[in-house]
Amino acid sequence: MAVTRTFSIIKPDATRRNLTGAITKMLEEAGLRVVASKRIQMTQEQAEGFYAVHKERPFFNDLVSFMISGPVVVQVLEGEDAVKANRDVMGATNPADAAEGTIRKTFAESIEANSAHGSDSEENAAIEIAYFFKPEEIVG
Ligand code: RTP
Ligand code: MG
Repeated sequence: MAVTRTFSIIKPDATRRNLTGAITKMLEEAGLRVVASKRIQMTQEQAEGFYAVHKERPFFNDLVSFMISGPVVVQVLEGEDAVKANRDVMGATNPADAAEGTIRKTFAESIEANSAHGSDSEENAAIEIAYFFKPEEIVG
């Protein structure tokens, strides 16, 4: 399996509870390396653009409000089959369905305030990385 990249967000519910290090440690222990990272306050426009695929979903407005409710940490992760490795360690969207030992089972507050985002495909990972990072900000 090739070394690939994915895009991760440590969401506002997690930064508020000072869990950036704890979540990053779980990502690293899953074989992922943080090759870019920054803490930002997303604007409404940025959050709406990022989640544009969910525009017609009933939870879209709440999701955008939540994602701008506090700082987030955006990261580029590198590793063997990074998209799958990241989604496996994140666990299911709803923490009630997430497996033991996953980030969402351990930390998520609700289906919305679920502590972490991870790209769902390599194609989307490339789009999401480019949305937040310049090439020179990523050091592999
Ligand atoms: P993510 O994109 O954040 O990695 O999560 P995901 O693929 O597991 O979930 P997705 O279906 O892409 O949904 C994106 C985010 O929207 C919020 N959500 N709220 N209230 C609800 O029913 C609901 N469903 C989803 C979550 O924050 C989810 O991660
Ligand atoms: Mg998703």
